[in-house]
Amino acid sequence: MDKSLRPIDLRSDTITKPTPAMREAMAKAEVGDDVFGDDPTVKELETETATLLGKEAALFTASGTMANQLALRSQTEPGDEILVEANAHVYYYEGGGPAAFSGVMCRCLEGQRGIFTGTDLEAALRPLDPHFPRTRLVCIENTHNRGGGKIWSLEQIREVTATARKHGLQLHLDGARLWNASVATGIAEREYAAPFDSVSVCFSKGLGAPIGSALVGSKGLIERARRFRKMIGGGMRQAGVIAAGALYALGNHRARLAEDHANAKRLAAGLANIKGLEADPSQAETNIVRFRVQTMPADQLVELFKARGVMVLPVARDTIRAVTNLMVTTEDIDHALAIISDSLK
Ligand code: TLP
Repeated sequence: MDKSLRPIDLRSDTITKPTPAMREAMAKAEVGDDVFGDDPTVKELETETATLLGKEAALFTASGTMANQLALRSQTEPGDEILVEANAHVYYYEGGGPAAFSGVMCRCLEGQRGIFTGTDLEAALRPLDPHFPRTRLVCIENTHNRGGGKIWSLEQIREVTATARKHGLQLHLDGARLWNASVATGIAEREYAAPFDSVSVCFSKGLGAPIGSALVGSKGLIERARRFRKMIGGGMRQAGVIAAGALYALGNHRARLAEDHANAKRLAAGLANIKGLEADPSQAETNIVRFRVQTMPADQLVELFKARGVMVLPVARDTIRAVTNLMVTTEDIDHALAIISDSLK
């Protein structure tokens, strides 16, 4: 295909396709029946992921949504309440999973680009009383998707998690893009993960694997999650084929996330110079860029861009999201900026 005709796909970092080397690793994977515990490649991935995150055990899952929902189901009972930020993926984008699968109520905290404080948490807590649902778990998301790839600092995490612990609450981290936070700050994933009982991570976003996420935590928690995974049909058989893609991604694609971050900064800086758009390059901390549209509804502008080969997502009436990823080069970013600028004339 003529390269100039290839769309520049910035809708998400989930759109990546496996590279030839990754496909080769997948083709060569040793496999077995993972429901019987016989798949050596899945086991290797689970061990490596648990070690990286500093937890006892890991469970390979079909998606980040499945990992998050298993985390909730494994640590709550129906009728419990969980505290989440209003724009958190687990609440905003998971099809009502907390209510349907775990039977829990979500109490939303209003954060700043996804970040809330221990004081916000304290304000939402209620005394143990039969009138109230039992508050059980706090969930945070790092990096925060709808916060525009915002990174939680260790200080912010420690403040919120210490408050949660003081009140005996469980803690889950949606770390779908924790790899991005670590590459951007140099802080190891295990350090970010330390205060949490459970952490979900995705191999199929910035890391570029075609399928797969994991949930990590204590042995007991992961055993419970494994049972619930089976219950919803998430026990996969010769899953080593996909686990091999995830292992390849872990070993070869983590450090390169820095390129996506540099491309995001370049994109945000370029967008900030285009009349009719509002972008703040200082907010492009990782691989997500959100920008505002002043002249027409975001979904209409997105269609205009698409017709000219640039794909992005409307995420609010006046806001568009672009996510840099493995399939997008710096040259593509410059090309996309030229198309976007031209479309607005
Ligand atoms: N996010 C997707 C969409 O669902 C919005 C995207 O394109 O960004 N946690 C976070 C923070 C996520 O951003 C996502 C996916 C998930 C969990 C769920 O992962 P999958 O798609 O594997 O279920």
